Amino acid sequence: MTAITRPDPYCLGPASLVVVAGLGVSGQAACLLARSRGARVLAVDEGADARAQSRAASLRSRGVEVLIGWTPEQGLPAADIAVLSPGIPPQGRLGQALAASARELVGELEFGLRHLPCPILAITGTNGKTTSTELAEHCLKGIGLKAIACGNIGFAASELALAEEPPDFAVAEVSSFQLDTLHKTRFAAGVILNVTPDHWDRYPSPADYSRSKLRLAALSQRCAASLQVARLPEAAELAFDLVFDKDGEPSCPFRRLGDVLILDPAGISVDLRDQPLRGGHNAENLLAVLALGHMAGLETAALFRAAGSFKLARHRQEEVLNKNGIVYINDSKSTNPDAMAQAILRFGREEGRGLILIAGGRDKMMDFSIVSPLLPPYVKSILTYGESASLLTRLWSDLVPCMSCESFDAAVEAAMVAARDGDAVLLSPGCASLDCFSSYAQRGDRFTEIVQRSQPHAL
Ligand code: UMA
Repeated sequence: MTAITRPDPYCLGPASLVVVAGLGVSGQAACLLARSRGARVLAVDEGADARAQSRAASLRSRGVEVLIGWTPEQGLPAADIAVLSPGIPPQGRLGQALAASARELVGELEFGLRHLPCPILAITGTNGKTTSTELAEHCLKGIGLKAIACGNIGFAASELALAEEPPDFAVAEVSSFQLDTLHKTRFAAGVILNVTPDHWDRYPSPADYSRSKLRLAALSQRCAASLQVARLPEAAELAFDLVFDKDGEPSCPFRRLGDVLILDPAGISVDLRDQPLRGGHNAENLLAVLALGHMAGLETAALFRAAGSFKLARHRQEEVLNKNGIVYINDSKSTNPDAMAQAILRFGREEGRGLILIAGGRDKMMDFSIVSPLLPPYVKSILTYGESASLLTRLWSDLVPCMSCESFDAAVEAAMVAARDGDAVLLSPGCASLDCFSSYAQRGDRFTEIVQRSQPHAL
């Protein structure tokens, strides 16, 4: 058996001190990776709740020193490397303290990826990046390669770096938070799906958010982007290796024309009716994955065939009930205006249903004006809930009947009462879930439970 040569990018050993900020999925994995390289590790977290305490206990049992409930007065020891979890803003007090005390500050994604001995493909974008990452992993596996998805998808790169057998390819889903702390990582190929307003609570302006996403081009040996991205003013100086378009722009080498995908550089066209992904945004995800594979030197037609057995993950335009001519759609993963607009277009324009929309949740200070022109004709009424309920109701009540509800459950129940044969009850909240739920998955599960419970003969 050939021994695997593991990269040792940070030359860690018993004399090194690594400080890891954050005790979440990323931070815990980074601690264990640094320990596996023999380093002394201190994990620091500003939280001190029961979850932080139980994570601290688990890390301590594995030889990691832990400081929870950190405040700036406590300072930080001088470290060789500080590893930052993506949810911790580099400009915040912990991020700044780390930058001042460590010789090198690195994001967890970079820390993990640089330990991988395989080529890495990267996917970013505002919407569709998790689906595209899962699809890329699925297609690569389908053509016989060992591929593993990591990053923002929920499986930390540092954990993948700890695996005994590395894959042939890693497929990294990269968020803008993670992009902001990537410097030395080089991707074999990268793709930028779309860039639309999101995370206005973390970036000074929409242009700063776009620039963060566009950094993927500089970090990738070859990079593809959608036409929407290539046309952004912030992308004016960038030359992409491939531009794709789900709306059929003839100058784009990869494009969708009705039911067909034209893949010019690969010299083929493929029929979308041969695979189960529906909706224009999923055509974009598919084009992105094929572009990525093409740039990585893989056979595009074989990747497309492999996509035929792909199944979308839950909470993404998921049909959870179809009864009395009404479909109930759980799109809880929709946490920004563009995702909401995509769902309205798919079920309203493409499938011709009248929509009863449930919207709301945590307000990320986003601009919902792109949704307003879609309300009439596609949306019949809107039920809002959560922190952004009154804001959305004020914005839309002149366009369609719109009612603020006192709770999420009340909004779902009112939507069910309003729906008629031919309609869709669409949970596509357009906002984060964290005001009322611990995650978008918990919100989607609650929706599913309410609609299925109210219809005992549903399935
Ligand atoms: N913390 C602080 N100070 C802060 C903020 C957080 O000490 O200012 C601590 C918290 O107390 C907590 C820890 O940091 O203990 C959490 O760190 P984290 O927020 O980075 O969470 P992780 O569990 O490590 O998850 C992160 C990503 N989270 C974020 O980017 C917010 C996960 O993406 C990712 O799956 C995971 O790493 C594995 O790589 C989630 C996400 O919401 C799904 N991403 C955003 C999105 O998709 O829109 C960007």
